Amino acid sequence: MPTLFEERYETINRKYEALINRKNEKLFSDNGIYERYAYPVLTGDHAPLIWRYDLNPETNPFFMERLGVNAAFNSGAIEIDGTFYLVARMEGNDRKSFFAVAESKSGVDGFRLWDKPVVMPETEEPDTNVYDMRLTKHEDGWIYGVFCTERKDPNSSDLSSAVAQAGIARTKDLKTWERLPDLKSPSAQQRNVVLHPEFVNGKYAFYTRPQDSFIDAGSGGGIGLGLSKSMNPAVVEEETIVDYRAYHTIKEVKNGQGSAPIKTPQGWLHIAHGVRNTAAGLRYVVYAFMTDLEHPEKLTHSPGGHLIAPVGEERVGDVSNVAFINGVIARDNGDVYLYYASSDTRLHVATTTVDRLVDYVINTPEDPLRSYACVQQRIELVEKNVTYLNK
Ligand code: M1P
Repeated sequence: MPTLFEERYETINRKYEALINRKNEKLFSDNGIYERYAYPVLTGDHAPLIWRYDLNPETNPFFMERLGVNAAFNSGAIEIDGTFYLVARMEGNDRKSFFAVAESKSGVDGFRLWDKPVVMPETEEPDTNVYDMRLTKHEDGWIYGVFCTERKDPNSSDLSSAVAQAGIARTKDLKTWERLPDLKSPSAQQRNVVLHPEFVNGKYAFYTRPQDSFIDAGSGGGIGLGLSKSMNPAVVEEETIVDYRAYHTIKEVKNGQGSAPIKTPQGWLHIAHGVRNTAAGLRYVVYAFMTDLEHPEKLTHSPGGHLIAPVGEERVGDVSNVAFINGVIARDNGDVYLYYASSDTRLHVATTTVDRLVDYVINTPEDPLRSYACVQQRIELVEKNVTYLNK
């Protein structure tokens, strides 16, 4: 007769393999801009059993979980030699986030985490928490990971008061990481910093998100762009705002660059997140914009409203009403994989193409910023349709 340990091990292992091997289903899209999928691509339950259980029946007779994994969400993404890799934000039950690599051949299912999480070296000032890595294949030959490093605010006795800065590391294989000094910028704090894939005027270019304090963007005007002569150390002396926050929009409270922009013949295509306030708390959505190829600080197209908002079960989680993105893969064949997370709990994928996103960004009208003007915009569409239908 099998022991309790054996029974539990067999059941949990079977459930785990069923989860990893589950085929995803592409869903019909009413908006026509991208397709969602039936199942998340990564969750806390995707954490391998060897990360969570002591597999020795002598030291774990009840087959209990020893180190639980609470969530898997905001993930950097990259394609290397035809394989899809995620550098996921994994969060232990102890609330600390860490990075782990998951890989898949299809990009929409079958993501399996590597046997060990990423060992991210520390700087002289140890990180309390690291999260939200953005991966950039830079023209200098390195793959850079820029992420948020969070440490307790030394000037406050409030135990929830923290300082956020941009940590930087580089790798060639996602296995071995060389940690570089944190980004220095004129802003008190930084989060959602992303490295541009090409040199700009011979310098490294960072999308920044200047903020006054840990949560509040405050006087930080939006998504900035700053240049640095080197990566070791990376120092940005000036931040030029590329995409401003604006009153009564999806990005009135804050916004942040999602991943390295996609180069298209029409311009740099950016996927970002915007935050607004509601009576139920902050609402995070994903949006898009385009900048000039020669001058990436110059905004050229800014479709109004969100690209992805949380729907259904996506709306609920540890931090509800959040759609957040920091991983996008654009393949050579024009296919695009948007890895968006919902409510700081799980990771999803939506698929589209560069052509569809460019059409969306160029042909979706801007937010006219006032209800009256929005009605005019909609009437214009109605009248155009009536004229067309009566032809
Ligand atoms: O909890 C929602 C998100 O909050 C932060 O984003 P931002 O800096 O724009 O407020 C990040 O901590 C992000 O990880 C998180 O998903």
